[in-house]
Amino acid sequence: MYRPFLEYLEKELFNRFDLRSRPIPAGLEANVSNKGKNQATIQSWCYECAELRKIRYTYIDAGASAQVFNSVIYPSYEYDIPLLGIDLLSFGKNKILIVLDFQPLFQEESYLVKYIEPMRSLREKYNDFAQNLEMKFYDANQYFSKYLLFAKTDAETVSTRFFQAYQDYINLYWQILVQAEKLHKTEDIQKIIKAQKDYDQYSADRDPASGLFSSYFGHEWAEKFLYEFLFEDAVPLAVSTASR
Ligand code: BLA
Repeated sequence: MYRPFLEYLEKELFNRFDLRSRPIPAGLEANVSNKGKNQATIQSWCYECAELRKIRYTYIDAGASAQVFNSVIYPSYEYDIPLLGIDLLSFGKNKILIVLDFQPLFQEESYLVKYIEPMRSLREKYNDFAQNLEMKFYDANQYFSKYLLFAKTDAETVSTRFFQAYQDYINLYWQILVQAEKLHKTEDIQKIIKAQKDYDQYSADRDPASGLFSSYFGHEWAEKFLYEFLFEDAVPLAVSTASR
C-alpha cells in the first residue's frame, strides 16, 4: 500500500544526493516472521551523504493485516534543521493512520519561526490531514511541530490526495535543507549532536512499534532493532538505569 511512498522518497534521494550505503547491523536489515498464518516481512534501507548523516526507512508487509512505511532523515550535525519524520500505518481497512512532520530539535520561538512557519501554507492546503488526534505514546509538544499531518484516513485518500501532500512536504524539506546555513562553532555543533541523541532516546523509549516488532520477530530482535538500528544513539532503558 505504501510502496509508491517508499519509491518516491528513494528516487528523490538518489536524484538529489550523492548517497553512500550506511551499514545496518547484521541480522537487522530484514526479517521474516513465521508465526501465525499471516507472514510478515520487514526490510530496511540506510544511507548517508554530506548533507544527511542518516537516512533510514523501513517497510513492514504483513499483507492485509499490516502495512507500514516508516522513515527518519537526520541532517548532518552542521545543520540545526528539523528531522524529517514519516510514519504511515495501515492495520486492515479500518485503521489507516498517517503521520508526517518536520520534527523540531528545539521548541524556542525563533527556531519554530525559522523552520516550522514555512510549513504553514502546506498545512493549510492539507488541513484535512491535520486532525488534532490525541497522542497516547508521545508528547505532541516535544519533537513534533504544530503543523504536522496526523490523520485517520482511507486507502483511496492515501493513494491520491495524501500522496500529493507527501510529495509537497518532502519538496519543502529539500528547500529548507538547501537554504540552511552551516554551523561552524564547535559549541553549536555539540548542541545539535546532543539534541539528535536526545531525540533518539526519547523516541526509542516511547516507540509504539516495539510491541508490534516483538509480536512478529520476538522480544530480543525487537530490542536490537530499536536500539541498534532505528534509534542507535539511544541507550536501552534497563542499561541506562543500571549504570546510574
Ligand atoms: C504511532 N507508530 C505508531 C503506532 C505504531 C507505529 C505501531 C501506533 C499506532 C496505534 O496503534 O495507534 C509504528 N513506529 C512504528 C514503526 C516504527 C516506528 C513501524 O518507529 C519503525 C519502523 N513515528 C515515527 C516517526 C514519526 C512518528 C518518525 O517513527 C513522526 C512523524 C509519529 N507514530 C507517530 C505518532 C503516532 C505514531 C505521532 C501516534 C502516537 C500516539 O498516539 O502517541
